[in-house]
Amino acid sequence: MVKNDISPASLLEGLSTEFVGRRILYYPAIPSTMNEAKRAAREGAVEGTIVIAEQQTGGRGRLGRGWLSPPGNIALSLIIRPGLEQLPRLNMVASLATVHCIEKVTGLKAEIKWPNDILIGGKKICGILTESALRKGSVDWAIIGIGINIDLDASSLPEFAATSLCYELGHEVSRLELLKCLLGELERFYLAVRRGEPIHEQWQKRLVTLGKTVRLKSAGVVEEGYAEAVDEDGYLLLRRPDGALTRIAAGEATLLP
Ligand code: BT5
Repeated sequence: MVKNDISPASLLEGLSTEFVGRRILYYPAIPSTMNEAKRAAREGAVEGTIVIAEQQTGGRGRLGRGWLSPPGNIALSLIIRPGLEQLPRLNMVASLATVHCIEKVTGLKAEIKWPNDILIGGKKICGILTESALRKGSVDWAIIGIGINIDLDASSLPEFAATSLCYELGHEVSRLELLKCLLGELERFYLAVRRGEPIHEQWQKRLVTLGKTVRLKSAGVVEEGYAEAVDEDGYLLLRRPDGALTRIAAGEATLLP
């Protein structure tokens, strides 16, 4: 087997999932796994189909930002067809699955910065992007995109405060093992959400953002407050200086001293 191989044949060998990752669209290099997944979803791809790429040449972050995704890392998009009420919870599904796998496979402790960054020692190791489309009031498709830095030279990206698993460990990591674990954990948390089981309590235990004063930029509005908790959809409950509690779906959080 090729070192660090994540070909469909290797991924399927011994894969324990029921449907996540059972159908694989694998590309050596594409602009973005999100774009391919979107195309496949529109063409009727079955739930659980994944798109993986060795390299993305136009990886996407939120709000038009980019995601660096050179060869040797993980770039994955998962196509699912959840209910409307499950949509806000997909971000929690993705980040819980990722932190569990990082810990299981490497022993490193990963934390979540609300709403979608995964950090090790305060540096970003993984980014998550979820996209969806509705049709006649229900979800046509949803895509969970996950990028994990396995072997990224973070010193070449001083502007990002990024890190990678190999850098943190000081030795190689099995991308294949991590990816297989991720497919299993994504299925486990997604099925929990589908059954209506709350996962926000587990999620909030991993959030570095809570119990801190934060500056939040959301939909062009900046405000400061105390990050008290999250609700069952993962929305942040922010206590404003005037005592009012506000519920925020997504945004950029900066921890204040
Ligand atoms: C994210 O956006 O963190 C979501 C990234 C999702 C990437 C996955 S990879 C598979 C799938 N296919 C895609 O095209 N996308 C998804 P955001 O919160 O907007 O953060 C983006 C910011 O993170 C950038 O503006 C940089 O500052 C920083 N950044 C870019 N590449 C990075 C990397 N490899 N590691 C750490 N930080 C990075």
